[in-house]
Amino acid sequence: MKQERLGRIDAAIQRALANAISTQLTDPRLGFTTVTRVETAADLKTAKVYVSVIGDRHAARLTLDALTHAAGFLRGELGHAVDLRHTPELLFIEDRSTEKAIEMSKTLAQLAAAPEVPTAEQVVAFLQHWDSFVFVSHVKPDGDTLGAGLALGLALRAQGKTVAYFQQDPVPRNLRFLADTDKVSRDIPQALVDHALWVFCDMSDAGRAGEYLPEIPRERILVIDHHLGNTCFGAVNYILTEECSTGTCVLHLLKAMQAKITPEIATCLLTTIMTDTGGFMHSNTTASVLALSAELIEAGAQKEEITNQIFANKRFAATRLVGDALRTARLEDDGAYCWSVVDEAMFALYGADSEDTEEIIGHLRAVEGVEVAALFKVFPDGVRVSLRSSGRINVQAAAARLDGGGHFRAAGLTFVGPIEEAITAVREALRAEGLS
Ligand SMILES: [Mn+2]
Repeated sequence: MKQERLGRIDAAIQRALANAISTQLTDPRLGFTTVTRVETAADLKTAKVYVSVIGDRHAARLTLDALTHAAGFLRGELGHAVDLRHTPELLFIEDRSTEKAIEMSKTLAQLAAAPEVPTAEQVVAFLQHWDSFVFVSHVKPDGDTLGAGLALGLALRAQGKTVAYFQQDPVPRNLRFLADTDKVSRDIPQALVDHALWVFCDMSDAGRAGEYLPEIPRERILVIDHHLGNTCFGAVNYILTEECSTGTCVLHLLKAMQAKITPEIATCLLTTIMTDTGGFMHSNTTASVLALSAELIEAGAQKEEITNQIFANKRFAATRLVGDALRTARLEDDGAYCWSVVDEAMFALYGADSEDTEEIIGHLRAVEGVEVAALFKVFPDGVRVSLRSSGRINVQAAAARLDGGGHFRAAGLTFVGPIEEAITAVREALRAEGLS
């Protein structure tokens, strides 16, 4: 109640002062002034009056002098205009946030006018308006979503900016060697929730960040991604669909910033590349990806460490689970379709979990003659299905038939129903996309 009443007083004072300043004051030092906000003390003895002034620092100083000089007069005017038992003393303070907002809206207008994707320089100009950043990675984080955010975060921290990392899930065991992963958390200080720029890495839509994500207005969102079909949910969307990883998009920004690529940053970025190219095996491993990787190794990226942590760091439980899934795999459609099933009984038997299933599908896809591989993971709430294609059949289109999504060569869906029905439905969807 009290708070509400003070809010009404603040608004009344703001209106009265805005009116008095524009109509009563004739001081030549006064520039184009806006009263942006008033904060009256609970005892009504003083009120802080925030004003923004168009022009340079000098213009602002002169205006503040003029207002302070006229404070007694303005207080008298206030006494007439606002019915208070005590008219507060006025303290004028320059509000630079409006000036910043104007500069930022100019940058945004330029970006909106730009064709399709903004340039790295434009994104860097936008970044430079902010003092604090929160990097967001998606649920079930991988080396790309996390490595991309960490790399840009490390570079901005080196410039003295405040940086935090939001991630709903814990950092996977095999990514904890990356710098700054001890700062990743689902709890972000309120001041950063209210004021920081939130940078989403490797996400087509904000929902991929999970249900713990605080509500952030679009104006404070930057999206950096390389997925086709990104929903562009940010004020600025740096979406480069030709890039192999979100990390290489970040590398273009770091170059535009002329940031120093430290060994820690280089290791984060090479991790994004090695994760999203399957250790330089996938078809997205172009000449420029290899050239960028060479640059990163020159800069001190620890390639051996990445290889060991990501590709040779399997738990024994995972290896036994993989063995069981491969032993029971089925080959159908004249050897073009290979699939297998894992369930909670198998997880329990080996002490494994869903994280340990990652490599199974790669083995199924690698069988001679296989065009599509599928892994069915049975959970109490439904069957999660991963699909991989060797390049002829569009598994994204097949997944979309069952409300799933993904890429041409890698896609997924969740089927609510018994496993037998899931197997039939997925087979039919794949045949509709050309599996025979
Ligand atoms: Mn990615």
